[in-house]
Amino acid sequence: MKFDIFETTDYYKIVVNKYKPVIDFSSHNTETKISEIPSILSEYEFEIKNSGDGLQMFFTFEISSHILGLGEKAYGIDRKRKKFLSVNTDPNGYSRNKDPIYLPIPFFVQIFNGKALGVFINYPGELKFDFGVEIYNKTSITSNDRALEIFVFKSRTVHEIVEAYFRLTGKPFLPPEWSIGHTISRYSYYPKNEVIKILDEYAKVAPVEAVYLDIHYMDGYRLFTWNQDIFGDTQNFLEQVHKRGAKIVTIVDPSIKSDQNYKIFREGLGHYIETPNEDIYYQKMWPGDSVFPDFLNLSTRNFWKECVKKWLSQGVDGIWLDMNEPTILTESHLMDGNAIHHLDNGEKIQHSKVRNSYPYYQNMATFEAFKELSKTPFILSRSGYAGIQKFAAVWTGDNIASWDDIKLQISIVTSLSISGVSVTGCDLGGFFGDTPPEMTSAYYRMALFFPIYRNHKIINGNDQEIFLFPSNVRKEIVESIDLRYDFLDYIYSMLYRSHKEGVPSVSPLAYEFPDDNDAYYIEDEYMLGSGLLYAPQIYEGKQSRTVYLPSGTWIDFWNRKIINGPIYINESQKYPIYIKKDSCIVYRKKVMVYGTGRFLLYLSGNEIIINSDGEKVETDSEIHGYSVELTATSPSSHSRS
Ligand code: NBV
Repeated sequence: MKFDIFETTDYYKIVVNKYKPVIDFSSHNTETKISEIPSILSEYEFEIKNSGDGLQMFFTFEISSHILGLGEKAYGIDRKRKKFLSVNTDPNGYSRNKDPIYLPIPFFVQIFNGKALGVFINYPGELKFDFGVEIYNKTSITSNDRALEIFVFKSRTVHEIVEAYFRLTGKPFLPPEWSIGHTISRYSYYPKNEVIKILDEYAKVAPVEAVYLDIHYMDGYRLFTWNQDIFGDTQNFLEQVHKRGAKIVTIVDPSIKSDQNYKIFREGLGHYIETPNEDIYYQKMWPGDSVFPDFLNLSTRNFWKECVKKWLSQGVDGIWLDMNEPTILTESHLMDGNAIHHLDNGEKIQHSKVRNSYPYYQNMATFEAFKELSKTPFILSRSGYAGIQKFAAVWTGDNIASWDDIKLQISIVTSLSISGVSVTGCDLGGFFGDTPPEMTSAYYRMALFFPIYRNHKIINGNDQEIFLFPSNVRKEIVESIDLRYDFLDYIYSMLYRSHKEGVPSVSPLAYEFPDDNDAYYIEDEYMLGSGLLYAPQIYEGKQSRTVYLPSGTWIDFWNRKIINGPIYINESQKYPIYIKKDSCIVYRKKVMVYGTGRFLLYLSGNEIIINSDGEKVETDSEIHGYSVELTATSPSSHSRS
């Protein structure tokens, strides 16, 4: 086997068998070809060999290793002693330990003995990851292809590796502020009067920043059309929604109805995925026989971009890209691996070798449509690949409502975030299944600091509009929403920081405390930024829980009590929130500095840097900055019963 090794200050890149990447993340970097094997590879006993028609790669795996990353996996945060498949897949609903699901990312960090190894396999076809299962002391990665590229990061700390990964694959886009408020969705809200009624009912109880329209708004599920019977006079509909202070996000699937009388189908001819015999590849989808734009091709992306631009120009505010793994309605949900894509250089390539890059390029084209209209992009995508963070927010797809799912979503969302995808959330209430009101309330509580906060439910599930809930539960959910809004500036600031500096937004405790073995077991707490730890009350029928605070000084947000970690405590507060010493948060429009440091915030449309004494705000703003002396008694406490 032949491979070439290149290096930059951030990484070594091993190009196997002259692989030409389908997504070329490193073309802008100045790389030097090297001839010796880097010491980090020898240290981890890196080995690569042919295996069947593909390759197998090995790294040492020590018993006390931990593995973080791999994107969206319906597992706990630590991937050790597990096997995973990296193929974008619609699992048709999932609960814990279902693999694969929509958005695997072939990037992981292996932590052992205070050191870390970061690996990213840039190959968008199928990959198998095995962390010490088949071979007890090896991490192994298998492909079905002999050509691919492997990035091994030079850094030895988890933070530095993840930041180098962000530099390579791209910093996250900055979503519009409305998109991180409380938003609502249903498969499907219609007709238009009903949507307006729902917004009016919500207005009596809680804010709604956007309503998502699912597939029924379309005319026979034809993309970029409205069903005139139920959404006629769309301009008037959009105006009415906007008058109520809400935005409209419409679902857009990749499947185009195969119908000679449908303009978009005709205009797209020449841009569709083909069969090996050069016929158009088609499958049954919502609209019946459907064809699929070949997003890997630039001229197709331009065609799509024009469709999206026209659509957005009516006054639609955001695009929700569903089914873009891509999924088809057969049992496996997988497109035929022999289907053919046409790359820009004229090369034909089989779907199985590029599958995972499909949503990446669809999102890229959709994102550019917003940009060309000078509209702030907002895309919510179900699938993606490494680098998807540059274009879209991601939600975790069709979760099945359960108490365990509430906990599982913490691992999924935070793992996505440390794999680059920092604007994420899950269906509040759970997509499949009937969700009792108090369980819906627990979803709202759990996701309090998730970047996306959207209520969504399948067609035949229960209604979970909160104005319909019994008054006691309704009150509880409204309280969660209010509290989220109290922290919204902080949440947005952390997304800004992620966008500006290329760092995760939310994260598991193990990301912030990688050398703390206990942290890898904590899957019911998470952090937003490096300064706020949240331990939601998510256990059925329980009002208290155990909270783990890793090493360091913590301040109980509600009563300003100082707690020194590492420690396990019993907590009966409704919203257990702890601030790490020397960090800064924003609460009810007030900047609160705990200790000292330099903090990057984004408030009322301005970047603000709080300097090291915690008192001075560098730019002019309405915000009152003040520091809290850790030793002094609290100036005031923020009570919430
Ligand atoms: O468009 C319908 C649904 C959508 O509501 C959901 O959020 C997606 O994840 N969609 C999947 C297709 C069919 C689901 C059974």
